Amino acid sequence: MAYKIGLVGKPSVGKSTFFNAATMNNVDEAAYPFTTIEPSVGEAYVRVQDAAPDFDETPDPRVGFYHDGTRYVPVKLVDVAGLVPGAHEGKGLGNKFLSDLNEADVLIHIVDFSGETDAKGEPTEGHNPREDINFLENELDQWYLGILEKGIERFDGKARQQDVKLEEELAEQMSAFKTNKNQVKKIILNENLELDPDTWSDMDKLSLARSIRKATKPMVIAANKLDTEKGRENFEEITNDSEYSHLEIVPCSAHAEKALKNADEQDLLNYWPGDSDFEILNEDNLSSEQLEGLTEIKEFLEDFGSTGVQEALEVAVFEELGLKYVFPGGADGLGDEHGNILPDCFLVPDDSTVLDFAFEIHSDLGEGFLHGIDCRENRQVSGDRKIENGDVIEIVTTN
Ligand SMILES: Nc1nc2c(ncn2[C@@H]2O[C@H](COP(=O)(O)OP(=O)(O)O)[C@@H](O)[C@H]2O)c(=O)[nH]1
Ligand SMILES: [Mg+2]
Repeated sequence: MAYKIGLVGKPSVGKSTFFNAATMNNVDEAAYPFTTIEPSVGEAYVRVQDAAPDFDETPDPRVGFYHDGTRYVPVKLVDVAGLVPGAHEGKGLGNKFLSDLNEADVLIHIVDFSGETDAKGEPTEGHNPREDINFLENELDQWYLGILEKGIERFDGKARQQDVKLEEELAEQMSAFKTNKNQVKKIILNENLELDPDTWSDMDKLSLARSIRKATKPMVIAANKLDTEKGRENFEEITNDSEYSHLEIVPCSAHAEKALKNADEQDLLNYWPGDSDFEILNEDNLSSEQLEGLTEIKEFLEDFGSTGVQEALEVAVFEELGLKYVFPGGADGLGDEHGNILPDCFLVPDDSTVLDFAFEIHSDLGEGFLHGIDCRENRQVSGDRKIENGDVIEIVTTN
């Protein structure tokens, strides 16, 4: 299963630029609203440490690619269109927007920290990016609240029947958010609420909706356009404000990433996505304007460690979603039937076991599961052993 990262944000914040940089597809980019009418889906990558070098091998990835010890593992990236005020009420492309959001496992909220776009995505100056952060959170919370309230109605309608459990009714109503009754119950109790919605105030409901949203729709903020002076000022201010400490905020210049990838594609320089540096191949091939631009990008990389595009993807996948990475391997050698070395790398949920991993590869492997072999240790492991990052596991089955 390929994980899906949704890029959200108001118009003109740099979603398409980020999307193009991360996928190197060519989607329209422009500084006017609603360029992206349909969400574009592309392939981006997250970096993991490849296991093959630990076995003195070079891998042959079936998907993604490998460079210098690093495996680039594919994830799906969706440029989600249609964030407008009132989307949760179906305004604008509201319903389409929400169904695209539903399909995303994790969100990257692209925020224009330069303050040069207003709430509608029109050019302005001095717009406070806090408004955009708050706006999206509120929009999502209102959407969740609406569905929570439907769940409460559903419960009230059935409450006189026997054996109707509140958490079951709410989880059923909110099933599109990939939640379940245990999670819903836990969140309700964590909020110090009784399992009786008659005792809940409007504030309680909103707060509950917010908690369910946070638990089921993890989010990273990409603080974009930090190549501007105002962007940096806003970044300093907001990341030092405890009101925003619940958020992961990644400093970002989608522009810089796009420029580096373009230049790399034209063989003007060598750049590997996410790196803290790049190597100019021949200065004579560059105009003075290009050189000046690259000097600025170099300074950006020195200040922030990277352009932030890869970083945002990886924080989303590994910190917010908490995924682990694991390679299917063979105890007698890492090649598949064609001699390809470690062709696959899987991203699996945080608490996955070796048996879960077997099912993830193929249901046949799960159903016929006998035991696993930890190929690093050359040792048999049972189905309930938890997957650790970088594991190389062979699945041994009855057939
Ligand atoms: N300074 C700066 N401008 C950016 C950056 N990313 C995007 N932009 C510009 O912001 C405008 C809107 O970008 P676009 O990707 O079309 O935004 P979208 O409407 O959110 O998809 C364009 O003029 C981009 O060149 C960035 O990192 N820094
Ligand atoms: Mg766009």
